[in-house]
Amino acid sequence: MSGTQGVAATLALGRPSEATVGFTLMGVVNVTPDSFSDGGLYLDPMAAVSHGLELEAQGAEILDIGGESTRPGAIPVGAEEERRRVMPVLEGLISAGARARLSIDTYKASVAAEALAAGARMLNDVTALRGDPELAEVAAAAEADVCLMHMLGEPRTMQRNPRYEDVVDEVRAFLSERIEFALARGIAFERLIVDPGIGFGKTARHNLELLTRLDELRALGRPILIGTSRKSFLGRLTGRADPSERLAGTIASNVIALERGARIFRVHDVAPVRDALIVAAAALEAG
Ligand code: HH2
Repeated sequence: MSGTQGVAATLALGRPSEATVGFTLMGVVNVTPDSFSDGGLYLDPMAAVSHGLELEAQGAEILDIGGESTRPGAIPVGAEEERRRVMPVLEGLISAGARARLSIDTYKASVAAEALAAGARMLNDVTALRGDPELAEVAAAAEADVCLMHMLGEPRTMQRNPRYEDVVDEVRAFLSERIEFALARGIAFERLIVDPGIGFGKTARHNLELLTRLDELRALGRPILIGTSRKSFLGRLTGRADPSERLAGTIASNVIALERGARIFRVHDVAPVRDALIVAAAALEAG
């Protein structure tokens, strides 16, 4: 995908551009009543559009618009309700002149098709093309970027005692199989992004192991997207029950992920994570 140059790529460190540690920030725009950290805050489309524009101004090169929470225990919403939530926000961002790549966080082919027709260019599918048999065809026809994310089980039940023999090996094998599936359905390799799915059917230990061994996913040959922002394992480690108090944990986990090879960072707090990643990327380059 284009846009993966990232803000750090603009730093003039006297190195050839291929040595640059680039990264891309994906700002979260949740249009839901029940998201775990910002549920209900941006249900009004105008509020969601302003929030998206603010995240763009802070450095988000992708805006990820979601109309259904995937938090543990979340109840699925129907396609009609989801499109009613997300479409005015997508259209509002386009008419407001948003320059960021617009991503739609959905597994439903009908919602995706409408969003892509309206101008979205990326699908963020937490089911990795398993949730709706028609989504792959929609993505291929629109030549959309597609994020394939690992999840064990489904949101309603995924945190009930998740088990792995080796979490990193299993996530890598799953993503590799999903890449093959996407290719067989006509989605170009260059369009794919992979994501280990932090918090989706994983204990705190599983999440930490995925972060520290993230470099093992590089073998898949696609950009790695990581979503640790405000997640509960950070709360467990720090004793912060309120997700809005997990910024420091979010930053620490994203810096580790950058160092281990992640290049796209899905976050709620774009400005502070941007600054942290610029410094971390500059330090990695200088070293
Ligand atoms: N995490 C969430 C939602 N979508 N997509 C990808 N690719 N990776 C993630 O880690 C990821 C995701 C959960 O965060 P949030 O959107 O804030 O919460 P909710 O699902 O409750 O709306």
